[in-house]
Amino acid sequence: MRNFNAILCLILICGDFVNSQSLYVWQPPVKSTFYYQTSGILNYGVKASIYFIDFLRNQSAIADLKSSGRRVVCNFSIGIYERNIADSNNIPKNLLGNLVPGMYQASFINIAGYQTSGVGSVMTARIDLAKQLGCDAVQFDNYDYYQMNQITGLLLNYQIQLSYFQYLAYYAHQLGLAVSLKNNISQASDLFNSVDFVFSDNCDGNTASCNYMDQYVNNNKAAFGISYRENYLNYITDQDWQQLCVQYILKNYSWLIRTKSQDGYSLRCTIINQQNQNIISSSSYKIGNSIALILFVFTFIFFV
Ligand SMILES: *[C@@H]1O[C@H](CO)[C@@H](O)[C@H](O)[C@H]1NC(C)=O
Ligand SMILES: *[C@@H]1O[C@H](CO)[C@@H](O)[C@H](O)[C@H]1NC(C)=O
Ligand SMILES: *[C@@H]1O[C@H](CO)[C@@H](O)[C@H](O)[C@H]1NC(C)=O
Ligand SMILES: CC(=O)N[C@H]1CO[C@H](CO)[C@@H](O)[C@@H]1O
Repeated sequence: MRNFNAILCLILICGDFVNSQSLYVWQPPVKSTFYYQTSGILNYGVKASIYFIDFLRNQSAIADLKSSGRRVVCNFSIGIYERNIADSNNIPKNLLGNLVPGMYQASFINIAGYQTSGVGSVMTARIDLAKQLGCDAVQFDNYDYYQMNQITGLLLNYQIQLSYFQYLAYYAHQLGLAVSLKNNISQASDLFNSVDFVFSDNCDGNTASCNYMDQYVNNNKAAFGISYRENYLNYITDQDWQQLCVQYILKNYSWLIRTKSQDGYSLRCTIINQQNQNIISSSSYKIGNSIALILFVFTFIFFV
């Protein structure tokens, strides 16, 4: 009987092992090409292997992007209530803090006690939907407010925010979805094992402020970023922008330069490897055209 129990135990452990090993979570390769658009009419014409989109506001886009062989990262808010999203009413009103400055009719959500208050289940339902619609990864946005209690009107702290993120990341991984860390430099180190890649759109003219991404890239976790043209008022010529691109390319980050409004001029920083040479190419196009309009292709070769 003891032997039988031991065997049964082994089978159970093995079962668990096989179960967790069989879970495939996509991981974007370092230096992947990507495109990021979360408002306006989605431009399907960009030659990029990964699209970051606002999945709650355009659910039909996911299947279209997947059918053209793209991977889709589904970005959505986990820390603010947005009135114009279908499931917003499931967020208990007594958990809302102050209005979010600069956003239309959005409020901060009290995430403390997320496991029992109802917030956690709204967000896990969003992750379920992301899975069902075919997203490859989720990117949690608008939640890094633990140092802003004066503004939010809430009592949050580092540990609450960290635990909330880890809970949702674990949930997503259980469904086989990859998880992106957007910004939140102060927790980037503690969240290293909870995420599969990183994204930043607030290096804000200071390349060094995104150095925390090196830890990720050095461990084969891709780093993506956007520099907004509005933050570089003294950059005028194409060469100026290309120099900015080169800084990120040399760090093996995937980078995009564009306007905040998402409808202006963009510059994509990409690397194409050919034989032993690195060819750096930057193509610009207008967001909003159904076909990417290649205005120019700038290419130069450098020797490592
Ligand atoms: C939403 O997705 C559909 C289907 O892919 C697309 O035709 C449409 O342009 C998108 N709408 C917006 C506002 O991006
Ligand atoms: C991600 O989605 C949220 C919610 O719609 C939006 O507020 C945010 O601006 C998006 N992120 C980016 C970088 O576009
Ligand atoms: C970038 O990647 C290449 C290999 O693809 C590697 O040789 C190089 O050291 C990397 N650069 C940095 C800064 O990590
Ligand atoms: C330090 C840092 O990068 N904080 C950012 C975390 O993400 C929020 C959005 O969710 C940004 O507003 C913060 O600037």
